Amino acid sequence: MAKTIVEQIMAAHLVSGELAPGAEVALRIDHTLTQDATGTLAYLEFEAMGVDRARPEVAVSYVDHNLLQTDFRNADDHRFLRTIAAKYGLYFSPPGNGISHQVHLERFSVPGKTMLGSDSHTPTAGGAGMLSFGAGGLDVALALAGQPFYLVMPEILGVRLNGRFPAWVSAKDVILELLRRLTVKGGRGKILEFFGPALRYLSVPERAAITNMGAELGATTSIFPADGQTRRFMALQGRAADFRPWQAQGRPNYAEIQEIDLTGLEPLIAQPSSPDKVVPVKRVEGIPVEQVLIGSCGNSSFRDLMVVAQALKGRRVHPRVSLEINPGSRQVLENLALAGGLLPLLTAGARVMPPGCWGCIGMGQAPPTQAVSVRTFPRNFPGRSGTKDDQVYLASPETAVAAAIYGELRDPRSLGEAPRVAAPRHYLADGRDLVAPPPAGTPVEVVRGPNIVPFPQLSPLPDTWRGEVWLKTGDNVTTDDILPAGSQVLPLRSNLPAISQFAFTRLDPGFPRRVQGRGEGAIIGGENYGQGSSREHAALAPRYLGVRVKLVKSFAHIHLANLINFGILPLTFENPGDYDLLAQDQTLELPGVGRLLLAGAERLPLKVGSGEIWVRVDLSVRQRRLVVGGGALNLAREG
Ligand code: MIC
Ligand code: SF4
Repeated sequence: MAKTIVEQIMAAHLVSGELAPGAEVALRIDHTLTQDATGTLAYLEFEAMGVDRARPEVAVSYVDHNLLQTDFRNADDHRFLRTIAAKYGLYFSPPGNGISHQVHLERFSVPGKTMLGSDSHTPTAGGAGMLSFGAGGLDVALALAGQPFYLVMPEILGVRLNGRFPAWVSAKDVILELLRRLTVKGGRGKILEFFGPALRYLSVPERAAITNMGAELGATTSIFPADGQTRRFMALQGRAADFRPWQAQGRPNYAEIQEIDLTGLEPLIAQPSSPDKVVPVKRVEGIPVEQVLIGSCGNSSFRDLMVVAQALKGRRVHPRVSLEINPGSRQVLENLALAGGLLPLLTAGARVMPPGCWGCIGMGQAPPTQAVSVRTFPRNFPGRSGTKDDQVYLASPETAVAAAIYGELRDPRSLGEAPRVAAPRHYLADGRDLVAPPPAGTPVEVVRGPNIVPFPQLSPLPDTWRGEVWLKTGDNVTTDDILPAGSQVLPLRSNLPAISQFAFTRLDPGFPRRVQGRGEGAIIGGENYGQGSSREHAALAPRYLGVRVKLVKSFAHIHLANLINFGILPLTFENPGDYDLLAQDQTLELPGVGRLLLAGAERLPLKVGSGEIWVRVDLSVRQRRLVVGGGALNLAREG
């Protein structure tokens, strides 16, 4: 029978449920990944579960986000992560070793395995044929404890790639083309499975640049087959034995097919401030550029940085531009140096950073006021760079380096002959910087600094809930809007009382002060509420302030799962027009909501002031129990 790759991998990992779109399925998880900004909380949650050792085949704790050590706090978190990894049997990837997704691809990826990571770009590993999902830290903590991962079975969208890239066009242009067609909402409830004749020419890092930004489509995940290219990549990593072929069987019946002819693609760019505002670079040529950042989990492979190095050979960065390079991993940086790619970057005037996320999450590298910044990153949500009213464009390394050379947006084809990056003959790949855990039973002391504050107790949902509308938002609100990142806020990721003081401040600077001590409240939102990051702090910090209900037109999937995990009731409008009836400070009441939820009600009456509307609840039996019980941790504690 014809079968997609996704169906085959899921069937091999199915714990419960049926592989029918819309049904809840539970999958066994083989690998877990955390990064420092979500990891500290995830491990505090894991600890609270009282399990003695991590259960997955491979579990890795990466440090890549909070690399600035302006005081003790991030450094304390790193030490906590190192010691807790040793205690529970996880690998530890220290600061400077690289971005989780790049390092995992290089050192741990195994085709056909499943992975859950507390970062929305975990699907990057789909480039090597892994079925990998981004999730909140609590879901990862549960997977570490050996629990399956629950998800609503998505539809499988086939993406057929034909042809071959013309000069100066690369993988980023493929995913930008998909974002142009489908928008940041278009992938919701879907998994993208790639196939077609062009795959012969697409290396694993190029595939990973595509699966990486499937997250920006709102897709559950994205995956490529494991074929000759995958085999070559794994051999280069000295891990040929980890290769397994995975292909679709027969002619699967994809729910929908998108077809892209690579030969006909041209250099594309996403304009400020959404990854789907995509136009051909040609259309925006001439706009002056002051900053170019090349790197991130999407575009910082050896291939990407070599292309940039070759384009810069014998050239200088435009005097107006600060060109900064964030290598994806130490391995990439070492091999760049070995292959002679570092010198052209330095002599051209680039600033080369240690491997890590840096400016992608606002950890430094903020652009000047009103300056245009061109980045090869996955996201350009408003203000994420750290500069208010920022002008961030997203593009391929080719387009980015052209902007650095010309000091303005310019189609990279104007640079003349395209660089050609041959596969390196000598490649350093031994993973020597990854710290393996000591044998089970070795005594390890977990070191906690004063910034690491224990997890709070969350109360169950009362039978009749009463509250007020605390905030009303528009469409496509991101988790960066709900709980910003950046160098000021990120050090507080393991300190909930402190970080909650930043909840919704992007949308309403006075929000935390305005609502604190007012009991419980609701947030009203539009379409695609909570897109972007997997950070569970965006659920937990508002919950800490008293937000118990979110009523929106539609949710982004990771944020929805996080809300449920922390006992926030997610509701949608039965009649979307009712959105207009709601306003800040109105009183709300959900009579008998606790009982109704447990009885399986799919619609609930909501009293708004003296009127009433109907709202929808789309939750499984398991999720209803979580919401009524005040969150997953309460239930995990009860056993
Ligand atoms: C992001 O790109 O937004 C992040 C920072 O990597 C987040 C995780 C976080 O907020 O810690 C993500 O993508 O999940
Ligand atoms: Fe890091 Fe940016 Fe990738 Fe998030 S999107 S993991 S911040 S590089």
